[in-house]
Amino acid sequence: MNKYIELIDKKLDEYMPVEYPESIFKSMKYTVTLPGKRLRPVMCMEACRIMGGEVEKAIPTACAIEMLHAQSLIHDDLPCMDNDDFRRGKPSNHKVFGEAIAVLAGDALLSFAPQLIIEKSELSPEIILKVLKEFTSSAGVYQLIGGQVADIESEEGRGKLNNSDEETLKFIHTNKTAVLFKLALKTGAIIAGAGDDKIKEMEDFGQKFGLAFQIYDDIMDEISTFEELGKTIGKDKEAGKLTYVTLYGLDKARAKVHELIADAHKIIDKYNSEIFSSILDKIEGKIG
Ligand code: GRG
Repeated sequence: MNKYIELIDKKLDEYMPVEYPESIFKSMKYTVTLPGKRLRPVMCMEACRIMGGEVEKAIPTACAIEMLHAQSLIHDDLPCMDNDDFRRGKPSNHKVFGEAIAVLAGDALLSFAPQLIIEKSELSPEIILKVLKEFTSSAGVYQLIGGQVADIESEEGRGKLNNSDEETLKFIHTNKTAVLFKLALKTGAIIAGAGDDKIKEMEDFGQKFGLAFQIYDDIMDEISTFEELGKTIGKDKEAGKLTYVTLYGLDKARAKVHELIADAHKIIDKYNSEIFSSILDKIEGKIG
């Protein structure tokens, strides 16, 4: 896993030179290169490997997905959204570069990332098209943006949604969080040339993992520290946000994560991937 992360970090730095006008390039690069866990690119590369593909071929797509993730973090932290002053242990993008540049950096990453897939991938045009189809639909209104809208509208006093609606919660978690894990896993499989049944298997794994990950993230918001998470904690409760924890409490939330991780194991264990096993173990280990 550390080998993958080193490779991703090296490539992210290489793919993002600072040019004129410097402020926007620096702002884009700032959040992308801060030390995140790199789960999505790692999962893209590992999905490619277990499907019999060449891991190197997945690197531009893996980096593009990390850029899309960083874009969503930059916009999510803005005062008009979750209003977070810290991310990945450092001041949020808009705190360093100002709101206008942070908005534009997010926008720029949104087109920079698919451009990277087109320009840097050594893949057939058919595979690139398939990858781009997944990328653009994941980033769009039917998934990532729609999920974020439902999320902000679930906040007390802000929204139009019924706060006790479990279906709403599943919609939010599927679209704002599971979506990028599914994107990473599916594109890794597509790059390896996997068939539709295997791509669907990766999607199912990403869905189970993504739902577990969002509940884990919400649990950590209650039980962890700023030092560990690198962002302000306790904000969900304060904002009256709809989460599994605010809806059902910590114990049920923990039980749900364990249930989803067990489902994820059932899909992935036959591939004997140490990387996937260690990611699943880490999530369960952190919440107790
Ligand atoms: C304009 C395409 C477009 C999207 C904007 C702002 C937004 C829509 C979506 C926000 C989605 C969001 C922030 C979801 C939270 C997902 C989540 C749990 C993120 C934390 O992921 P980690 O823990 O972060 O993997 P690191 O920093 O480790 O990479």
